[in-house]
Amino acid sequence: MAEVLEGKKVSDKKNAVHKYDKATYLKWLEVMYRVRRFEERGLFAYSQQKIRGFFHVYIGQEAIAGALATGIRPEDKIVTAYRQHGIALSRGLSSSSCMAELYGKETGCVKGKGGSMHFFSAEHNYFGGNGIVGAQIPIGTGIGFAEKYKGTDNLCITMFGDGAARQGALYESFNMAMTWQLPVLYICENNMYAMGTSVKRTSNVHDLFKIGAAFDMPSESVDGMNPESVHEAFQRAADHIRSGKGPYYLEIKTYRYRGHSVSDPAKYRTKEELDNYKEKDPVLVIQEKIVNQKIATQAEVDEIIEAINNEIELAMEFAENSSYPLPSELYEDNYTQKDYPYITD
Ligand SMILES: Cc1ncc(C[n+]2csc(CCOP(=O)(O)OP(=O)(O)O)c2C)c(N)n1
Ligand SMILES: [Mg+2]
Repeated sequence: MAEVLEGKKVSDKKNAVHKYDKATYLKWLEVMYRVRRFEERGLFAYSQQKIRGFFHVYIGQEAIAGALATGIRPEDKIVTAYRQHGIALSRGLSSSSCMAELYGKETGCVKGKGGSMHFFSAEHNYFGGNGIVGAQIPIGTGIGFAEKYKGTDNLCITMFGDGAARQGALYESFNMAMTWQLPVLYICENNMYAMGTSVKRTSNVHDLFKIGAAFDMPSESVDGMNPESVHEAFQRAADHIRSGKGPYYLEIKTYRYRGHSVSDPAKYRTKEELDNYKEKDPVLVIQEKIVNQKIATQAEVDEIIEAINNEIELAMEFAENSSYPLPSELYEDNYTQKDYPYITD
């Protein structure tokens, strides 16, 4: 289970040098750097054709994964779309089981049958990994319903991209969640593009948090390049939901540095736009902040980075040395009901 620190605040002052304790900053660094390194090495293996198929990287969006490791609880459920390696890692799924899944090996988190888009781990309260744009929004709403029905204190964090924000399924889900006051935290990761289509080309309303207003759902826009602001928004939203007041909606403004998937030359955006976001790179900014503001020493930061580099190399070795699933496994694990009468040929 992922260790969760709940982000201990050391100061409320706006100009405070740093607001949170050392462990929180180091946790953000650890999670964000793990996600970055995991995907960079995954892309390398992809270039060698050791990993095949769809491969959507999260590079640039890691501040959200970092904040998920501190701003919510391990008991909370998460469901998301296909750009999901970072979310799964933030939940505490191991780098090895995720890397093996990318390689399609039987030691992967879903036994090599899911691949890049379909990580899953009930043990980590991580419900995937969905390839159909927006399909997870009603699923997350249903998981929230189940939590309320069972009388737990848990949320379902239901994540989706800007490309899913105009789907009918979202409007129906928001309406039900508000009517029944379900414990769902809806998160739109607005990275400005759905494949090659910019948000500006799909609606005259570009601030996607405003969608919540039609349902009276508390909604905010959040700076997604900084784990502090994302963490704070998660805590505000989670407090609201856990107090029984129903769902909450965050539009997190972020950016993906790479194309939509590995084969995208990304000609629909300018180099200046990309460079502008790279200057705010969350993985570099957090390291500078930690060292410059003396939250920890450069040596401590280097130690974390080296440990993660080693962890990811071991994950790659583990994936390479694992076996592919047996063909006889093809029809296993499709349904929880063992004798479900589905067609097998
Ligand atoms: C229902 C459906 N329509 C179309 C597609 C094809 N498709 C795959 S990804 C994508 C773009 C989604 O963009 P967004 O939600 O912004 O997520 P991002 O890739 O930016 O993380 C589209 C249209 C799909 N998978 N499912
Ligand atoms: Mg998008």
